[in-house]
Amino acid sequence: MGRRLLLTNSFLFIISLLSFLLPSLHALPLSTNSRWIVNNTGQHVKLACINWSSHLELMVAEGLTKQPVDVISKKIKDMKFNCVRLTYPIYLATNKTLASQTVRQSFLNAGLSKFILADLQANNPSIIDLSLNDAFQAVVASLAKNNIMVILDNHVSKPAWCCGYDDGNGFFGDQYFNPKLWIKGLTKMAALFQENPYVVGMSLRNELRGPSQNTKDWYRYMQRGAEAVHKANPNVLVILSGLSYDTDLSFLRTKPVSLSFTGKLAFEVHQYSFSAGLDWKTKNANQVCGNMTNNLMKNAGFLLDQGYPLFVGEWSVALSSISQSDTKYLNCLLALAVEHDLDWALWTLAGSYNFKDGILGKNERFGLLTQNWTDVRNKSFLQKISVIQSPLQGPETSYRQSHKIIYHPSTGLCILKKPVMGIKLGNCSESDHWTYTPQYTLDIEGSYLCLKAKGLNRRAKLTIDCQRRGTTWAPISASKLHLATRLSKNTTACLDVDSDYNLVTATCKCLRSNDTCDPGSQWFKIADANDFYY
Ligand SMILES: *[C@@H]1O[C@H](CO)[C@@H](O)[C@H](O)[C@H]1NC(C)=O
Ligand SMILES: *[C@@H]1O[C@H](CO)[C@@H](O)[C@H](O)[C@H]1NC(C)=O
Ligand SMILES: *[C@@H]1O[C@H](CO)[C@@H](O)[C@H](O)[C@H]1NC(C)=O
Ligand SMILES: *[C@@H]1O[C@H](CO)[C@@H](O)[C@H](O)[C@H]1NC(C)=O
Ligand SMILES: *[C@@H]1O[C@H](CO)[C@@H](O)[C@H](O)[C@H]1NC(C)=O
Ligand SMILES: *[C@@H]1O[C@H](CO)[C@@H](O)[C@H](O)[C@H]1NC(C)=O
Ligand SMILES: *[C@@H]1O[C@H](CO)[C@@H](O)[C@H](O)[C@H]1NC(C)=O
Ligand SMILES: *[C@@H]1O[C@H](CO)[C@@H](O)[C@H](O)[C@H]1NC(C)=O
Ligand SMILES: CC(=O)N[C@H]1CO[C@H](CO)[C@@H](O)[C@@H]1O
Repeated sequence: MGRRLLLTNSFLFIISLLSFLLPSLHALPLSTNSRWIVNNTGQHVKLACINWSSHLELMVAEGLTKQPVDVISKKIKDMKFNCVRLTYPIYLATNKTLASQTVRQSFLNAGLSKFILADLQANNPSIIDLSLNDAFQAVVASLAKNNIMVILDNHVSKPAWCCGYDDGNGFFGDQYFNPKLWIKGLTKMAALFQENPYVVGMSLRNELRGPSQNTKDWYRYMQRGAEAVHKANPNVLVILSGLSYDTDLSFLRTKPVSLSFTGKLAFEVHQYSFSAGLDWKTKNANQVCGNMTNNLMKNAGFLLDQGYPLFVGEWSVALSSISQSDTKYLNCLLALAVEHDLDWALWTLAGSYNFKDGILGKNERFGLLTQNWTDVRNKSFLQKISVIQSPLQGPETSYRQSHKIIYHPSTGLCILKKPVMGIKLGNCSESDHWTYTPQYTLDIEGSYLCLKAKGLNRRAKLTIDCQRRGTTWAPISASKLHLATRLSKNTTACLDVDSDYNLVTATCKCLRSNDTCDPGSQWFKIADANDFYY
C-alpha cells in the first residue's frame, strides 16, 4: 500500500506539473482594470463560477463518492462555467495531523461504513489513499487540466457546514477563528498553488458574522490577510467579503482598504432570496425587487463605481423545484447581473453531499446536479442563466462603443428584429444593436426603425414613424423593470410576452398590489453591451 501511495502521488505530481506547463487558455494571471477583471492581454474575463464545497467535516470535495473527479470537472466545463469557487476549512492548511490523514481515514474516523468507501474506491481510486491535502490538490489539478479557473474560498476554520450566527467560526477572535492561524493558513494555501496559473483568486473568508463582528477588526485583519496572500502569491486576485453574512460592505464607502499593491483586489457579496425573509412570497414583487436592488447597490454595488470588481459569490434558488417566489427573485437578480455585467458564483454544484447532518449522500435542493451527480437537475434553468455566463461589457478602449440589448429575464432572451417590421425574443448573442434615446424611443442602430405599440393586447412592431404615440418606453414601477408606453390620452400599457413568446402590449400588472402577482412576463432590462462582445 505504501508503494501504491507513492505511485499515485508521483502520478499526480506529473499530472499537475503537466497542467502547469501547458499555456493557459485564458491568458492568466488575472488582474483588475477598474471594475473589470482582465487577462494578461487586457481583455475582460468574466468569472462565471460554480461553488464546489470541500469544507465539511470530512474535508473532501463533495461528489467524489458519486463520480470520478475528471467527470465532474468536464461536466462543469460542459455547463459553460469557466471557474469554480472551491471552499476549504483553514484547518486543512494549518493542522498537519488532520491534513495528512488519508481520505479513507477521514471517512473511517467519521464512523462511515465500508459501503461508502467502496463507492469512493470505484469512482476515485487514485484519490482514496491520498492525504486530505493531496486530495484537495488533485481536485484543483483536475479543474486546471480542464481549463477551469479556481477561486480558493476559505469558508470556515473548523471543518463543518457554514454558517451559524454564533458557531465559533464567524469572526476574528471567535472560538475557532484565531486571526494568526488564519493568516498562516492563507499564506500556506497561497504558496501551495503559486505555480498553478489556474488558481486565479483567493476569497479570504466567507460570510463574516456574529455577535463580535465590527469594522475595526475587519480592516485590521482583512488588510493583513490580503498582504500576506499577495506576498505569498502575487498572481492571485485577493477577494474580500463583507460583514453580516457578506451582505454588507457599506463601510467601504467612506473608508477604502489600504494596501501596498494595486490591480489585484476585488470584493464579494452574497444575495439569496431568503435574506428578504418571506417578502418575495407575501409582498409586491416590484417593491421587493426595487428594494433588493437598491440595498445591494447601497451595500456593495457602489464598489463598481469606486473601481473594484464585484463578485456575487453565492446566489441561487432551490433547483429541485423552483418556487413562484424564488422565480421573482431570480428574474430580479438576473436583470441586475445583466445590467452591471457582474462576476458571480452560483450556489451550488453538489447534487448531494458525501456526508452531511449524519446522512450519507444527503440531497442538496440547491444542487445544480442531481443527487447522484449524473445529470443537470434543470436544463432550462441553465439555459436561462446562459446570458450571464459570457461578458457583455468590458474595459477595452477600442471597443468602448456600446449599444443596448433589451433583456427579458423570465425567458433569458432578448428582443430581436424579425422580417417585415416584426420583433421576437431570441438569443441575446444575436441581439440587434438598440439605442435608447433621450426621447425614450428604442431604435435599431443604423436604421430608421423604432419599437412601437399597436394597441392593447396587440403585437408590438417596428415602425419608421417614431414621433407618434406608442413609441416612447419608460421604465416604471418600484423595480423599474416594466417598460410602459402611452396608447391614448389615458391608457398606459406595458411591454409583455404572450404564451407564444410574441411581444405584445398589455395592461401593466402587479404594479402595487400586495398579492402573489408575478410581473415576470413584463420585466425587461435595457442594458449596455459592448460591440466587441455582443
Ligand atoms: C485573454 O487573452 C487571450 C490572448 O492572450 C485571448 O485569446 C483570450 O481569448 C482572452 N480572453 C479571455 C476571455 O480569455
Ligand atoms: C488537529 O487535529 C487533530 C485531529 O482532529 C486534533 O486532535 C488536534 O487538536 C488539532 N490540533 C490543533 C492544533 O488544532
Ligand atoms: C426593504 O428592505 C429592508 C432592508 O432589508 C427591509 O427592512 C424592508 O422590510 C424592505 N421593504 C420591502 C417593501 O421589501
Ligand atoms: C426549471 O427552470 C425553469 C426556468 O427557471 C423553471 O421555469 C421551471 O419551473 C424549473 N423546473 C422545476 C422543476 O423547478
Ligand atoms: C441517477 O439518477 C437518475 C435519475 O435521477 C437515474 O435516471 C440514473 O439512472 C441514475 N444513475 C446512476 C448511475 O445511479
Ligand atoms: C445562445 O447561444 C449561445 C451560443 O450559441 C448558446 O451557448 C446559449 O445557450 C444560447 N442561449 C439561449 C438562452 O438559448
Ligand atoms: C379614460 O379611461 C376610462 C376608463 O379607463 C374611461 O371611462 C374614460 O372615458 C377615459 N377618458 C378619456 C378622456 O378617454
Ligand atoms: C403592502 O404591505 C405592506 C406591509 O406588508 C404595507 O406597508 C403596504 O402599504 C401594502 N401596500 C398595499 C398597496 O396594500
Ligand atoms: C442555499 C444554502 O444552503 N446556502 C448556504 C451556502 O453557504 C452559506 C455559507 O457560505 C450559507 O450561509 C448559505 O445558507
